[in-house]
Amino acid sequence: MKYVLFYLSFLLCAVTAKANNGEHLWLDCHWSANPCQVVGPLKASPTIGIAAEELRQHWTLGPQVRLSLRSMLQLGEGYHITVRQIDSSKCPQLKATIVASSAAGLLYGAYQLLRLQNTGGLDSLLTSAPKDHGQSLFVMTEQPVWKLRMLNHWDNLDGSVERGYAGNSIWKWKQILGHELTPQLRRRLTIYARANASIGINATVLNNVNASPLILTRPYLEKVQAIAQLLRPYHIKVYLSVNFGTPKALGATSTADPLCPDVAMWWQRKAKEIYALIPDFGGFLVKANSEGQPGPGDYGRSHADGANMLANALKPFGGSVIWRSFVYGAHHKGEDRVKQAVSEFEPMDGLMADNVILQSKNGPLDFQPREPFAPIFYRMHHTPQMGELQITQEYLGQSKHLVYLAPMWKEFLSYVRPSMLVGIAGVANTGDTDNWCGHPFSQANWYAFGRLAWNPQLSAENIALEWSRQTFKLPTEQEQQLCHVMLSSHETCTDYMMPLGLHHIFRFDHHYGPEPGGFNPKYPLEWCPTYYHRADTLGLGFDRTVATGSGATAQYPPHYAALYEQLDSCPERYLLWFHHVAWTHRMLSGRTLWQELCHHYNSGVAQVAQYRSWWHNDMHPYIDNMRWQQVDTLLTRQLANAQEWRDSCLNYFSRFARKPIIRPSTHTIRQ
Ligand code: GCV
Repeated sequence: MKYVLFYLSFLLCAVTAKANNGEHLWLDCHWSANPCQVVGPLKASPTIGIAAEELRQHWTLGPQVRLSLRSMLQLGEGYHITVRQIDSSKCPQLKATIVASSAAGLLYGAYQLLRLQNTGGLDSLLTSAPKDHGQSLFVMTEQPVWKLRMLNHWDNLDGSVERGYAGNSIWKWKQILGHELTPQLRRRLTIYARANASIGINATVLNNVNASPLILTRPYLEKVQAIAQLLRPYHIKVYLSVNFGTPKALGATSTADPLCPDVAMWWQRKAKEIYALIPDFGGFLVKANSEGQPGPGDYGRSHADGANMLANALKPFGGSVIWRSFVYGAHHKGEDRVKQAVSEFEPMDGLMADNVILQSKNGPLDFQPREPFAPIFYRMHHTPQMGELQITQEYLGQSKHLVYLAPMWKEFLSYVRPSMLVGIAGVANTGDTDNWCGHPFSQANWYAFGRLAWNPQLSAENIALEWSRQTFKLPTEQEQQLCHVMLSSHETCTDYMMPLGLHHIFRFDHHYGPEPGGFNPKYPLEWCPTYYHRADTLGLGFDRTVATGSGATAQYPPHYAALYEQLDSCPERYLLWFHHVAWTHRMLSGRTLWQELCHHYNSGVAQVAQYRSWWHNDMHPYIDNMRWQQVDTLLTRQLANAQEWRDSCLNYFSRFARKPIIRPSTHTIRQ
């Protein structure tokens, strides 16, 4: 009975596979006509039961898979896989063994084995000359690099999703039925859980960091309990974002001052209530004193005071507080926004409780198409840290543009070593739309986030290949073209939106289209595009040097500080981030800055035009009609948007450069 709904979801998957609305993501159904035999401690836990069921239904390369639990091996959440060739006489078959020291390890090992099968990773064993019977042919051992591999959902209790572009909240907050979830919701959330488990995600924050105090009231906590029960067998822990002012907002206390004993007591009682419902609850994610959210600063207290008070409430139950460093405009008004996280938090290094983790966005500003890494990762030596990436493409064309984000994340990970972090969070791009993510290719970003969270050494190329193999199953030539498009798409987007280190020149609020001239005295300066690009008749860009600018370069470790400080050594991709550059400055290409800017914008548009014509003219025979049509329509829109970006930015900047816009030529595609 326990797995009835699980089977039901497989059944539905089988029935709907033909239409392929993308609901089953990269786990599209590979059904085995003869379910294989899975042996091992299958009844030891529901998690192992799921691993076994996945293999039974989807492993097609041999008659048997063995699961083995050996706690002595100390593999944590990892696994050891061995695949042997058997039956060397006729067509070779494979016999696989997965050994782990935890149920989670067996689950992850099962998904890895299926991934190997579905991406052709074991094909050579099936085609190679038969080896001696029983010889071990394929062996791999893996453990995740980070303990915490987490999604952050910015889902509101009214059902909307902040910066969500794929429909409403997947949690259906309005359907509160005590501890029950509707069958339809169970079905959808089972697909969600399965998808996350397949890529190693082991934690999820259910609600927006701009949190409603109501999330901590009983009816919502009971719903959270029901969700946690559904996710638990998939080894996914539930966390909640909390509003720092909750006890006051709910009328339980007259203040939310973290040093007030009544307030601390309220949080301790609340923690006890939560853990009674959800014994493995992960903890709280907190956005405090940021963009209008309440926080300890409202009472003259520090972030450390606030975080420690919450940490103290969670400590007896093993929970953590994840405190965000995304704060600006509160205590350091007037300071360059990109410097404020370090200014605010560095003095608190070492003052936070040991169950507090500081979570920072990859760049020092706000998920721009390209940012240099956030220096805070190098500045906190006594505070555990997590990185925050954004899967939902708030500033990268949302769910309308094909932009594969793994290359951007790899750029960040090339500066911030995995050992500097205890985990990584991704702001989810999921919604209640059929295919979860809106754009069929946006699914690749969810997939890539999970794979990199498991192993940040994986290459963007391999992840793209894995995803496309599991999602589309194309002939080699088309697969290569598709991967090429994915891998070049981030640079392309940067080219047509904000090349050479430009940033935040988006339309106010919705962050979709361009508004380089955006300025409104009613808004904080840090929300206005003109604050960031600083175009004038001399040049373009934000001077962040120590010598003449805001001094943000000094927050970087010496090697990078020196590199970024000098115009000549600053990588061109970050040039206008760190320097105000003369329009006549000679770039590496030999072009002037103005010519180079035109070149990048033209190149970005030309690339999208190529993507669109390739998809439109060549790909129809290889993709099911529904997804082909969807992508075709979206690429047409992306091309129009890219042209709009180019035209509006170049028109605007040409007024300062006082140079004619260089029109596209046939040579503008980036080499
Ligand atoms: C959840 C940016 C976004 C906001 C978001 C904020 C944050 O400012 O535009 O929607 O709020 O980042 O990360 O807290």
